[in-house]
Amino acid sequence: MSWVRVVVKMELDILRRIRELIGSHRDFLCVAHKDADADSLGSALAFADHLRGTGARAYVWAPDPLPVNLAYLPGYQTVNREEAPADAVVIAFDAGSPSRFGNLAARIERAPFTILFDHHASNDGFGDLAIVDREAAATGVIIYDVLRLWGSDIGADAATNLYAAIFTDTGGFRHDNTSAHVLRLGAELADLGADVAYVALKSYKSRPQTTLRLQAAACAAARYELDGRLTWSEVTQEMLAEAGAQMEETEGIIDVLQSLDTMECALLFKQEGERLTKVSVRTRGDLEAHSLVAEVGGGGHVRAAGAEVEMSLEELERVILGRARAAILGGTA
Ligand SMILES: [Mn+2]
Repeated sequence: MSWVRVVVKMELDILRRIRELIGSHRDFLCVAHKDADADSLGSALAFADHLRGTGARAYVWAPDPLPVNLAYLPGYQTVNREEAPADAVVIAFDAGSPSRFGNLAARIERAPFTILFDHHASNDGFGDLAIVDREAAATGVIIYDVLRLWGSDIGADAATNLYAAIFTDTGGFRHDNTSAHVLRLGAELADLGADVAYVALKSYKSRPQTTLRLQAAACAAARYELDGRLTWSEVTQEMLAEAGAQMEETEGIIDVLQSLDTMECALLFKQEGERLTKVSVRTRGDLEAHSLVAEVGGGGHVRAAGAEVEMSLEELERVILGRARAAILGGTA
């Protein structure tokens, strides 16, 4: 039942044209977004496997620095290794605009043809052929449904990549986007050989001490406003140095902040540089996370969003906290 829903939503005509394009080209460049996550890179790796199975050549690229915490994904060692021919068809995964692909954005813009698979609410609709399902829990869900529709032979490695994509984008099957459909896909991928315990271990139980130290500092610095409806914290360059950690180790802090019982909006500000700050947003209830950051050029989903802005830490905090407080009190975002 849910299977039919997904296929109809994905527009069979576009899928047919994508399949024809794959059949008539030889080289494909699969790209994951900046600060790649398991959904983006896992989807790209699984789709590259499919392409190779059809006799095509597939290259997988992700913007530098490639996150080392994704090294467990099968095929990770092939990422960013081999330059794709200039006329390769670009297939982009899990982001709504070319700018989200960092140093690969230019490559996407000048590609002879671009295909996009995405599930973000804030999608610009780029790509010559795009499959955008905003209700899909993960891009990995879309890729799995497409490969299944095409009768593709999904091996254990591709199954692990797709499982990792779905498992992490649902927060380990805990977020609101966890549905019966998603749980069924998880079971099917396990049947296909996905190593589910290994993915859980590598996703949530493999943190170095520096990460825990940084998380402790960020939690200690957390502020609680409006009776705990708004909670926020920050990671400064000084805090990173103190913990001996890298900025990519901030992953997971927002999950602790959003575990607060009274929380409607959780924010984490990250000082990337003097004039460059990132913010992660999580919401519960009526607040829309992607709407909170739309004004500063960010995007994402209803429950999870983010932005990277050329502002100082203090400036971005002032803008976003102002919006968050108004949205909570006014009931809009
Ligand atoms: Mn995703």
